[in-house]
Amino acid sequence: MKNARLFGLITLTALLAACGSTSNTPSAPSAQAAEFVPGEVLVQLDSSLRAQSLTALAATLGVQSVEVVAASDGAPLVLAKLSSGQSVESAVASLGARGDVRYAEPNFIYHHDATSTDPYFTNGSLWGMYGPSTTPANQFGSNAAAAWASGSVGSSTVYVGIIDEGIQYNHPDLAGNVGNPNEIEANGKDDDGNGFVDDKYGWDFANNDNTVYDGGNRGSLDAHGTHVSGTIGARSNNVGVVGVNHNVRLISGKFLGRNGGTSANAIKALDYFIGLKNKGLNIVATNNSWGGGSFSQALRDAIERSNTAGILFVAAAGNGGSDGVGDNNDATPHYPSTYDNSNIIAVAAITSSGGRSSFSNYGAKTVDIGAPGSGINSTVPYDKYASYNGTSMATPHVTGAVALYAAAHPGASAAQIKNAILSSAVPTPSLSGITVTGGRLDAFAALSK
Ligand SMILES: [Ca+2]
Ligand SMILES: [Ca+2]
Ligand SMILES: [Ca+2]
Ligand SMILES: [Ca+2]
Repeated sequence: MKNARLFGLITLTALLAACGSTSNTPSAPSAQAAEFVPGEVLVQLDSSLRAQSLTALAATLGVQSVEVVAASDGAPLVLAKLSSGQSVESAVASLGARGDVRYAEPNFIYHHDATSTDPYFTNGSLWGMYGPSTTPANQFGSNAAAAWASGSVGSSTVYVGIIDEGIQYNHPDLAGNVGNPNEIEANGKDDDGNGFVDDKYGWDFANNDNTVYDGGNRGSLDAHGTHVSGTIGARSNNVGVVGVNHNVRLISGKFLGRNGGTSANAIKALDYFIGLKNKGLNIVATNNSWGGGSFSQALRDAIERSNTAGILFVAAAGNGGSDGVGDNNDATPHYPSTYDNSNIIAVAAITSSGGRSSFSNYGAKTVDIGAPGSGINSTVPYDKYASYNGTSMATPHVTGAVALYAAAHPGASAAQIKNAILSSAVPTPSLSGITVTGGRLDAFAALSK
């Protein structure tokens, strides 16, 4: 995407004050560095402006051009490209003060929540899938293997949105578990009528095209998205690893490129999955192993649209910021996991010996549950496997459990699924008092809730 080279690191200080939003969710109180795209501002219009053409709207707002990001909320959310010389800070302040604008905010940049990668480390261990009575056993794993033993292995009628980098959908351990069944590949037609042509495996919002796997000779691109996908749904009884679900359907809402992703593109990805659900696909959750930016009313609004559509938003609690030591999200919000939407499940990471991973954020009020996040083996591009650490890796264990539950309980509501996951958490000393449940994921115990 051409914006990529425009991405710069800009520290938000004065901007936080200017960013006065209409939400009752607290803004970040700290002077954390938040990145945003220079020359762009997200503007939520009032309904009085809805009838204008985009050209007229740009003139009205005094900006170079506007693009509609979301239109489903009564009045459009637009991405305004500023005229040269116009700063994001001044545009947020002046646009936000207009009577015909609900709010204006920076177009924040997000990064995935993995702390490190070790592509040469493949030890064959999948402790995150084990439980106390499985073979092999690890009491701190997700206990997915016990669910499989009871006959729950997921279903091809359950769909999960992967909002991340892209996915190597033809990886031997993922092929068949990734795809939009109502779209025909490469025929130049929008077969399912969702507004996206040939979105067979999803859509690349970072580059606005239908190639969600851009690995090829471009290095590690799409490794993170492929890794979280394998934890949710790598295939069984063939090669490599296995996911929490042996059967599931994953679809890519790619918005992270080499330099991260933006609020505008994350919002487009969220609305894309709502659109697919409205077209009849049983989208039960999105996996969100990423974070950054500062408070975004526009992103919070989009998550709420997902909530209304009955889609859970499973989110990484974050990896401690620049020093890599876990932070308290109650004191220092990590977005998007800290938003107050009721469909969010915020996930901390634990190690194979039950400790909180040193990098994992926590929060008695803002982080719901722990799951395996250290030394997690999964799929990566070029048909390979690698071990990663991060709340990014803990999150798909929970998303996988959500999909497993949905397969076993057709028709369960998002609230019912969330309650089953959280109420079955196993009390865990390292998470006690610093997470909502004080416990870790048990994908098998959740099934009987
Ligand atoms: Ca389509
Ligand atoms: Ca097509
Ligand atoms: Ca692409
Ligand atoms: Ca496999």
